[in-house]
Amino acid sequence: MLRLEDSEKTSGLHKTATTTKAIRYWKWGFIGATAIFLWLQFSCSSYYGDVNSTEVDYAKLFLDALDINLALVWSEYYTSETHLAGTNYGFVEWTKNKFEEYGLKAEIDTYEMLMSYPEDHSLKLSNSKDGLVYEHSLKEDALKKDPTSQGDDLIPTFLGYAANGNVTAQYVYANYGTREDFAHLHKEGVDIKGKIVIVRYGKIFRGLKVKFAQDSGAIGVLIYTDPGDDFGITPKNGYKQYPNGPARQESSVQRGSVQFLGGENLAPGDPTTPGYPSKPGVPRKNPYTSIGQIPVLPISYREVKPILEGLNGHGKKPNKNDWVGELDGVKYFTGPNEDLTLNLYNKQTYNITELWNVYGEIKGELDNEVIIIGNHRDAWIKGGAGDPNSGSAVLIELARAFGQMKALGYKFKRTIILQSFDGEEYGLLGSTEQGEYFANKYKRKVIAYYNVDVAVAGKNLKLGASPTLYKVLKDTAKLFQYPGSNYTLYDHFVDKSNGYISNLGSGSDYTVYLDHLGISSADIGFVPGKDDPIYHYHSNYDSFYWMKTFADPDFIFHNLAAKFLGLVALKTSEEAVLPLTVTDYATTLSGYFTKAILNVPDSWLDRIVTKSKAWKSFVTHDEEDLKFLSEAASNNYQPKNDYPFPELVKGKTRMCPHSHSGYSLTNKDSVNLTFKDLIEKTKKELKLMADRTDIFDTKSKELQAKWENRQSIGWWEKVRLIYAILFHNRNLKYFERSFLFHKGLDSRPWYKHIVFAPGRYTGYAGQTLPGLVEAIEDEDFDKAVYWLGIITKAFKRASEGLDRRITI
Ligand SMILES: *[C@@H]1O[C@H](CO)[C@@H](O)[C@H](O)[C@H]1NC(C)=O
Ligand SMILES: *[C@@H]1O[C@H](CO)[C@@H](O)[C@H](O)[C@H]1NC(C)=O
Ligand SMILES: *[C@@H]1O[C@H](CO)[C@@H](O)[C@H](O)[C@H]1NC(C)=O
Ligand SMILES: CC(=O)N[C@H]1CO[C@H](CO)[C@@H](O)[C@@H]1O
Repeated sequence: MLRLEDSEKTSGLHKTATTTKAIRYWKWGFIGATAIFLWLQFSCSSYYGDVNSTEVDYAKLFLDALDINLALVWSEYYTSETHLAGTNYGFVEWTKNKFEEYGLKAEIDTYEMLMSYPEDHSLKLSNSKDGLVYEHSLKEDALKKDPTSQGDDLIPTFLGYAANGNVTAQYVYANYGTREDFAHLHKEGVDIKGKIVIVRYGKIFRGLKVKFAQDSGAIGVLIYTDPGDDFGITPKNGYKQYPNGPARQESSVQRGSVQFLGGENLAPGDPTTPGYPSKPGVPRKNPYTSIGQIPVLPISYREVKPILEGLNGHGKKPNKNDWVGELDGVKYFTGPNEDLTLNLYNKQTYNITELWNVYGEIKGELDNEVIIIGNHRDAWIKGGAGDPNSGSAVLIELARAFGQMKALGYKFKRTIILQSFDGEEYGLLGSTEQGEYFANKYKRKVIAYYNVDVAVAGKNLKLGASPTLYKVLKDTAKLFQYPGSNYTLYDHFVDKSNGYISNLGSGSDYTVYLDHLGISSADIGFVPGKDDPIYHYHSNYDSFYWMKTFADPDFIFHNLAAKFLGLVALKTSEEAVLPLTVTDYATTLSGYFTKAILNVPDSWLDRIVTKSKAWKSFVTHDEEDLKFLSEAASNNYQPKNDYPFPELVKGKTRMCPHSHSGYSLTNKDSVNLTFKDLIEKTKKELKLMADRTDIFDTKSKELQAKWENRQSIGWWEKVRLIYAILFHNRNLKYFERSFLFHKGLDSRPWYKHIVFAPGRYTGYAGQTLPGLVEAIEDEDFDKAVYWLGIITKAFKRASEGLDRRITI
């Protein structure tokens, strides 16, 4: 337990007290005055409100507000007009007005980013004998039943940041377009150079399919969705197509961004401002390291069929089952067919365009402790009832409920900021740029970031999070009943997902918070299970009609998502002791580490590491790293005063002190240490972390219990308790920050978190302990030694940080 008597000030005082009586009295007087001042300062006003009051039941206030469910109203509003990134300023103002109507302080935060908008496109299949065989419509069917699938204001089928071009060539089928798929084609002697490549959606982020195709010499790409990836919910199995049943509409097309996102060398955000915010007047870089240079179009399975049929019997037979989809009449040969060519034409307008985030803030009594809840607003289509506007409906519901609490006189303990991001779809634009812009303040102030993108597209709860948030997510899920059942949301989660909370890779707006700023983050949503209706992701059929008819007719899951997410956020903002825990982090990290070293080649184990240059990473502490962690990183960018929340941008840069974490080794140690010895050292560090986190979480419980019992303790005890909680929370807040490494990952320096990153060859899926795992994958011994050093120091830093005493 942290006692005030332990602090340097007090022990210094005892020494002084033994010198002269006069000084002693003077000092005591000074200390007394200070204590009274602090007492007034912390216990009566700014810290935790009135310590003598009993706490208002915030959960009840909040849940009462959401007993009225207006999610349908917001959903219908947001899905009634097109709202592609950087368009529909009406929605921006409406969102701001809603925040204000509910009593939040609201701002529109504008950025200028490189955008691409569809202008024209065509696709033609030709035969060398007869000429044109098939001209593709590249359109989704207008369905009578679904109003937003019709009209003159539909957004064409296109892919954001796909290059302009008009190419004619033979074509090749490349399965999912993964690195392995292209390697397979290469091995089989199928030449891709100068060809158009047809790939299906699935397995990896679409932008990386384009990158791998481009790197293999392809000159164009077509991406389609194969019914084979619909888990058997197909017409072949007797399911009717949307809107008459749950199967995929055969004309549906998945739009999306083909930015390279999580690939090597890359960062999310505006491709012309990697690592710094896209505010007016900033210097801009060549975007072509993170966007492609070959034209790409998305296509429906109905329209890709004649193209793929043309490959039957040509090129190589698919020799692996996983190359075969379920398109009738298609045999999934690789091609090419020398008689057939495709002409693919894509034209988009590339512009530096304004994008608008909208923020709403409820100031808490502790405004240096901030909780952020974010959702993006932009969609690829007129609808977007699932992606993202089920989340937007939840965000507005949260504004309404928090606003109602405020109107009833409830005083929030910590500051809550709601964010409606623009441009997530093109590459996490709005969130990334503001994260870079507010980096200093966020690193200093933000306790947790909660993301809701697709809040509802099915009925299965899906959670992804930093381990610090596992417990609060699970505990909160235990408080709700699962709709139409006798069991809890948590029971359902255990039943459907084994209670497994996934790690966060990339693919939504938490990326900048977790991977770049080291802020504990979570992502929540209800997703389709295997028997649920097909979710027409990024298609016109992700519409209000689909939501109302198939996914969530009474908007019960929207309501549950709002209640669940809101309560998690409120627990984080309102509990005296932060509900973050650290034992789960230690356990999870041990698991990641055990898994990572499974693939260490046997031949490495006895290799002497002290001869490796990389050995330095283990034994030295890196001043730069400490500087980076102690001070919020500078962006080389001086914000002006006229931006929203200037108080978030200006101010001290000091974040928190971090201890030096080099290893001092004995001479004996440093002579003949092997790789195996290093692994043991890392394990030892993880064991220490397990012990320390255990003690720390126990301490959290003790402090919370004391706080709840505070009415019965004396005023001096109360002051001590408040300090103890203050220090404890502060250490908890910065725990996740300790996993940042200032140089970032090899060839992806924007990604600073040593535990979580998107997979370099998958984009969406998370890679844990990326530096070490990639070094092992690449069979690079020196790099593995280097990364073992980096992560072991970070582990040490994190667990030592839990004991950190901060002098006032
Ligand atoms: C694209 O190229 C083809 C063949 O070279 C040509 O016939 C066609 O007019 C071009 N289309 C456009 C829109 O430029
Ligand atoms: C819930 O439990 C009660 C009795 O325990 C039972 O009558 C009812 O059918 C159950 N409801 C559901 C949806 O399982
Ligand atoms: C280190 O290894 C060398 C041989 O490579 C050996 O001669 C020496 O005794 C070893 N030193 C220690 C401290 O084990
Ligand atoms: C708003 C804006 O800047 N529009 C420009 C986008 O780029 C085209 C050229 O591709 C210009 O003609 C527009 O003026």
